[in-house]
Amino acid sequence: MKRGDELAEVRDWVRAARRLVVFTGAGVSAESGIPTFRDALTGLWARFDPERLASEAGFRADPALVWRWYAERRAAIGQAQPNAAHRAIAELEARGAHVAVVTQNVDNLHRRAGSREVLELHGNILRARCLEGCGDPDRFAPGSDWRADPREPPPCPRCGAPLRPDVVWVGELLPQAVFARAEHEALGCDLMLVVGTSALVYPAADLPALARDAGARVVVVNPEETPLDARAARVLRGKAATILPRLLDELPERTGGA
Ligand code: BV8
Ligand code: ZN
Repeated sequence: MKRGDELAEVRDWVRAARRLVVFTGAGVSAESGIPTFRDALTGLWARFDPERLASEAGFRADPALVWRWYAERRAAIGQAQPNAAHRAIAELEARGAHVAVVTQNVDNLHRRAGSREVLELHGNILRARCLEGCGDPDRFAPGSDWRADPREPPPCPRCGAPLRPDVVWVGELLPQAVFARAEHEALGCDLMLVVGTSALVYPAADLPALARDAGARVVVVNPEETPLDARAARVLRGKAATILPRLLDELPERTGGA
């Protein structure tokens, strides 16, 4: 089927969907200039492995190093804008469709684009929490001065332990209530768009199979191959900021005839 026809077919599926899930990974933010998770480990950080930078053991071993990596990513996110893909996803919800955004991203860009139903499976880099778990993550909402010092983690105002980014590290449990809602949305949707994820990280990567086994159509949007392609109803090979807006826009009115 030609590329244009595939887009038109998926556009029809989007229009007809009663309940939609948009499951996103770092690729949906790539065109906002935010390195994808695996790209974020290039350059200065290339010599570290994710275990070292995105794990509690790594943080406890060298809090300043890990805190600096997150401070740099937070600074990049502060300079970034939601892109056309984030905006198209928010527009879907604004048009009245039942849309749940289930994201592995920690960059807050779906919310900044206007999406309201956003389930953050891996937390949010703009929040911090006490390393020893004495405080409530929302205690350090954006705007607190804890982000003042990018070089090392400030002390928890309650117990003095270092603050840590409020994200889910390797080996850590996902926020159970959020994950349960994501599973509920996956089981209840009739269409899941899987946008910009390498689908390598579990248990998040289980959600597309859960949706498909419950009868939903799964559509992959990615410039590269992913392990989900073989069992997707459709693969739209391309970039999110190009494809997502075209899943929304009206078909050019057919002139004349039927
Ligand atoms: C847990 C937050 C267990 C921090 C991240 C089986 C079952 C259960 C667990 C496991 C399992 N096998 C292995 C595990 C352990 C582990 C895991 O999955 N490891 C992987 C690496 C093999 N999972 C865990 O540890 C999870 N916890 O299982 O706990 C447990 C059980 C009981 C009791 C206690 C514990 C926790 C995982 C969460 C880790 N945290 N992030 C941070 O961000 O700093 S994961 C990290 O990877 C990011 O969240 C990122 O979003 C996520 C997934 O990566 P992607 O988003 O897909 O990004 P990536 O760079 O990989 O790919 C980008 C894609 O975009 C590519 O496909 C590219 O082609 C595409 N792209 C590029 N440009 C564009 C584009 N697409 C569209 N448009 C473009 N322009
Ligand atoms: Zn504390």
